[in-house]
Amino acid sequence: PQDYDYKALEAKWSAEWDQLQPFATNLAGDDRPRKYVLDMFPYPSGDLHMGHAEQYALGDAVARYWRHQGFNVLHPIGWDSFGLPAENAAIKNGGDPKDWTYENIAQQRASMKRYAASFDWNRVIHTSDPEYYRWNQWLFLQMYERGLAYRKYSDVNWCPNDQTVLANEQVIDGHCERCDAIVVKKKLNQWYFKITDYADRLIDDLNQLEGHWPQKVITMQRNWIGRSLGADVDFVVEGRDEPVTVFTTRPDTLYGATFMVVAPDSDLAAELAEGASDDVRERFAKYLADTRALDSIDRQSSDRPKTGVDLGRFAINPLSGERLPIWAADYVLADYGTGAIMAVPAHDQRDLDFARAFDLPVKVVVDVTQAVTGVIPIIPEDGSMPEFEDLHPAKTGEALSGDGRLTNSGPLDGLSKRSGIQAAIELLDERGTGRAAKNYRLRDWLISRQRYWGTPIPILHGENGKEVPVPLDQLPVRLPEAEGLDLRPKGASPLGGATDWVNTVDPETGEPMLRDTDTMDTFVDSSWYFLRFLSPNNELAAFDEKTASSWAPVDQYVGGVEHAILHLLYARFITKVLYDLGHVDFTEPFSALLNQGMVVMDGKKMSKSKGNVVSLSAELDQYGVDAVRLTMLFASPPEDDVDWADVSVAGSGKFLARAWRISGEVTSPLGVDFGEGDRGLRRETHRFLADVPQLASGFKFNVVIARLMELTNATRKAIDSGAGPADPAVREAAEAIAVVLDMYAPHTAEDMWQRLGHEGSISHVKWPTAARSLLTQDQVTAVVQVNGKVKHRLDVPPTIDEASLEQLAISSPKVQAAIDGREIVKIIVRAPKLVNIAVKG
Ligand code: ANZ
Repeated sequence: PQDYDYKALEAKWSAEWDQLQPFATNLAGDDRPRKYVLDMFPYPSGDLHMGHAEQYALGDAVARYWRHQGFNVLHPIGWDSFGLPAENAAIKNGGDPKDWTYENIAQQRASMKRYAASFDWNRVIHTSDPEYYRWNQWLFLQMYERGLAYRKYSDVNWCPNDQTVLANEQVIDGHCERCDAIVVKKKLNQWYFKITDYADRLIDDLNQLEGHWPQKVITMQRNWIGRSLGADVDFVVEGRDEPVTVFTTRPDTLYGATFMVVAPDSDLAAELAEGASDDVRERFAKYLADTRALDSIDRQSSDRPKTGVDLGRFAINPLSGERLPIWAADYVLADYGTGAIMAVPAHDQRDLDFARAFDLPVKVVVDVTQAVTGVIPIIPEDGSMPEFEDLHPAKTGEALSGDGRLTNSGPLDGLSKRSGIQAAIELLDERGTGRAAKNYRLRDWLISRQRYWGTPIPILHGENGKEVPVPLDQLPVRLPEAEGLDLRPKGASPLGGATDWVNTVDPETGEPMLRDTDTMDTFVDSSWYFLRFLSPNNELAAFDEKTASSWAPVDQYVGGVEHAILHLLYARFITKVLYDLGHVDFTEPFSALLNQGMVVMDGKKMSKSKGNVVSLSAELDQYGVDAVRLTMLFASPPEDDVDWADVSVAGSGKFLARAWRISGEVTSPLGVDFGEGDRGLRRETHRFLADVPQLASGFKFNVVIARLMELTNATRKAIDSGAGPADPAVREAAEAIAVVLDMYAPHTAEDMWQRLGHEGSISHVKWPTAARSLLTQDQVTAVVQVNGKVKHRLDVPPTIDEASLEQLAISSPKVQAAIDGREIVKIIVRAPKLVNIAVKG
């Protein structure tokens, strides 16, 4: 084409790539260093949207960056294609979830190709293919054999809308993560994976990820697993043979325990009430019914008035020998710790609220006015030391949770919190009435679902609870056809309706057996998929272990922060299981993680209900793929949200056209000696080449793009009013622009490369390295002011033009912080010394 025509470039280069397959990775063949760059794979719900476009622009920039650095890069893609939306669509519109799923996959696949993400299209996987889910079943059986998959009859989270159970991780503030319905409890016989066995390792190994994963995600995982260290303490209960054990994080405060509380819905509470008076039994029964009616959020909220029933029974404090009344109260949960606590109202706020409500004694055992090394005692504002009496919680209503010296605590007197905890545990140990203990918030992963579109659980059920695993050579257990099945949610799996499928025989004895009718949580599918890409067509194993050992773990994982707990926790767990089984030689699946921000409109999440959804395909039609991709990364650092109302896709397109035109104006021959070129432009090119790897490997792509624009402008100037198009420095600059631009605008970059006289794809061309001798250049300092105040100083070349300087200033995080989202009214640029930005307010 004569002028920049993105449609023509797209058509030309997508055909070329189909032919050349420059992104097909040969995992075995060469001795280049390796990088595994993985985008979280999509769920095939409709066509790609702006969020996908952001993610793939980012992941692809990373993959292309490493390719240009000389790495053999694996960058695969597939589909997480089991799950509820397909089934719900089939229920609503008729049809088969399978058809809906694979039609959407075809559409997304076409859009991804158009978007020119450099995926290896020879490694595509769909988790709903029997060739894939067969290995979910294999994984299940491996875990079953080792007691890591088990079935249990217990209270589970039930979504009354989706009519299926949910894992704890899928209940967000008491609501279903998918449909937002209020989750209720129901007793069911369900399959679990024993993730709690891995709780310590899942916490401890987070240390390996520090600095490589977003801190926020690490913290969320830590809190979700929720490890507490403390002690189990045995209390003798009058009239009961066995002592009652409580879990406490503060055994140092044992002398301050003035009553005991049990969860009303625990077996223990029922038993203690059983042995009490008729009157107590009656009140307890009523209270239990009230408790059951509460949802678990209300139950834990601290501002709800405290309620409870005195059970009329007594426990003996193992250290002080005091007699403590036993109450049942709903602020104690049945499924945490032992479901019973020692209440220390002076030092625990919930216990204090309860004690004040029911007039129970409050005994202070930590003197917080006495300094402990490193701890500053509470001192009132006037600086006077408070009287101990004035701080008494019974008076103030405030529990004293801080550190201090133990008092009223017999042998523990004078100790700090830390040494008190230690000493109390030793005392308990000696007397055989307690021991150090750990507790976790994490619960086992409930994996069975009462829905159709998922992996069948490969277990057969016979008489008297007999369970037989399906032999490995009979996998996959294929899903029965949807046709003829009633998929509507009814609380039991639709697979139960496939009678021919359900009725089978024990493969060994031939006796009649029934197939398990539940399907697996789709998070099982995604917990190991990154390994399947290494040998996607392997019929003998889930993945090739040798290849996994040289290519996995994933070097760079890219995806949304919404997976901070669910998917990432499960994948970490399953990786450790596979490690223990000897299938992989690493314990963490994703060595580095990058969370991209969202694409929003006017500061708001795009959603159909708000009517602010921008159609990706319309943007691609109007501005071209490269302009959209470039815009996604130019708008902000990748972790931040991109506000599509604030970007100029047309501006990106204009820049691309400017860069592309330069490649057609270069008249020096291929291979010309750059050493002969104009020194000023060469310096700019080499400074760019020196800075960009560091910026790109730190994902500062917005800055790289600003630098690309700067170099493009400098090259333009050199052609028009400087060295001229024949100068070798112009070719050098144009080639540098093309190679770096390939991370963001691959069609434009390929075409520039070709117009510059090169053959073959640009995608594997090594980035030129900066020559030291060209890096020493006078720099001047440009001052950036916001509303007249100096906010930043930039080192820039004296030849910088106004547009580049403005771009540099605006894209600096410091200046962005100073602008703080306010509207820019005017920008005055005096290159190379000054940028003055006037903002509203
Ligand atoms: C006495 C005590 C004194 C406590 C004190 C705290 C402060 P985390 O950190 O969440 O593990 N607890 C134990 N089991 C409970 C249950 N099933 N329901 C409600 N609360 C329970 O918290 C552990 C602390 O929470 C335990 O330590 C216990 O109260 C309470 F100054 O014991 B503590």
